Amino acid sequence: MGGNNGSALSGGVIANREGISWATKDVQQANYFGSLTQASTIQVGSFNGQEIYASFKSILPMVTFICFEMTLSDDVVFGEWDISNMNLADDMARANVFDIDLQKKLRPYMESMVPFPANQGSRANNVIKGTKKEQVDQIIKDIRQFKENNKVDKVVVLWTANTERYSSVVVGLNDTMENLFASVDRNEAEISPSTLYAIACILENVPFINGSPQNTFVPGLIDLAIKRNTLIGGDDFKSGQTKMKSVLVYFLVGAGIKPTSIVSYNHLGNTDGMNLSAPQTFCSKEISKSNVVDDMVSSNAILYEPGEHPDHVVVIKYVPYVGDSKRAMDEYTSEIFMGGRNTIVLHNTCEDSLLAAPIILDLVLLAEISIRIQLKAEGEGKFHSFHPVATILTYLTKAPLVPPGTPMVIALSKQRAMLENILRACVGLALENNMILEYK
Ligand code: NAI
Ligand code: DG6
Repeated sequence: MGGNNGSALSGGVIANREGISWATKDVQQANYFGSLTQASTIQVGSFNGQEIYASFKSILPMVTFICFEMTLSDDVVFGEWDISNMNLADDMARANVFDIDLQKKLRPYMESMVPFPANQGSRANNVIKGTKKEQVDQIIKDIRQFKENNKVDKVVVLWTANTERYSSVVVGLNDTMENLFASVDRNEAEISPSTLYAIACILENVPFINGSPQNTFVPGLIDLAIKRNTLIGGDDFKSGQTKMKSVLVYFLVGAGIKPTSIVSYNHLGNTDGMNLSAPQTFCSKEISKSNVVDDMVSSNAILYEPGEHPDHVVVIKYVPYVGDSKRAMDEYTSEIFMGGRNTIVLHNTCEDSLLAAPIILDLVLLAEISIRIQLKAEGEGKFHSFHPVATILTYLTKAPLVPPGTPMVIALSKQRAMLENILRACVGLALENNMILEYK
């Protein structure tokens, strides 16, 4: 709940719950814009030539602490681990994402909120002591204590801490559940903090979502999640540039236009930007941002020879002055009819954390609802839950984690259609096929 994303989410939820308004040049009112679950709609039918829409959150009984109607509800309780012991009001001020007047109004709610100690060293002043095994045990204790203190039925954990470097995947180290456990017992340095949180969560049957790009989900961890049937989802929030890319490239390739070069540049000045200026963490982000056009390219064998791929370059620079206001610039060059060249350039300026915070909320709410859904194929005797590797969350993540052998669908409209149709199926609405046969 701390850091830029976390304090933006905490403050945003409180502001919505309390119906807070604040002054800039205009009077602003709290909202949940950018949240799929809270601010989007689904078409549920048509009548007299008009399409009828219902709010996304109304289709299934979803956990609600939704404050559009200014209702107060305690359906969700937030808690956090952080390597910094800063209270959330000071963290919000450090992040400087919200307008000053809003920060002043939120301070009384946030200054008493402090994190549990977390499991990482160096610049930290609030760390869990002990071996990796002891850290896992402490995280389990914290989860149990949190559940007990707050009398909640269920816990969902989401990683929005800093990007870690990629862990090496090595046979005997982290390739199977057994080897991963043995490595934790041996206190192997290569087992990352985020993987330790995930192990603890899976052992407690608590869903774990990774909002950062690193490979928290090493094969041994995926093995563990499958064996314990506990939801894992990731990786890396899909907030801006990548979302646009997965829409635009789908459109271009679908229109028979051939993207040949995609260059994505961005600079930002928050601590995420600083952290990503280290080559090892940049590499994690570069990987998660780079595979996002693969399914679209391989869908069109008329445009692309086998193995052919557009040049795709990702650059990130740290520019402290711009703070959280990220600049993203993209150039898409494509081949069109008869040797023509089409170049599209996008320039987007936006507070990075205000894009990510609603996505965090959606990931948690959708993970919670997805573990309540059961299905069975025709003729199958028993209902079962979804595969623990949660494809239902892929709309919200850049590098979707999918079960072994499952196609990795990245086109945004397909991901949204999947999610929407699952909700529709749950309430017995026909799947949306967009044929509009009733009017033909
Ligand atoms: P931030 O640096 O402002 O906050 C990260 C927080 O995590 C800090 O409070 C830090 O003390 C804490 N932390 C670090 N290691 C920890 C550990 N082992 N255990 C517990 N807490 C720990 O970063 P920000 O901007 O909030 O970003 C968080 C993550 O989200 C980054 O990995 C970023 O790449 C990722 N992300 C952000 C997106 C955005 O649009 N803002 C989109 C996609 C991913
Ligand atoms: C620099 O790119 C910072 C990153 O944390 C991004 O802001 C984040 O990964 C969002 O990326 P995208 O591509 O979804 O806008």
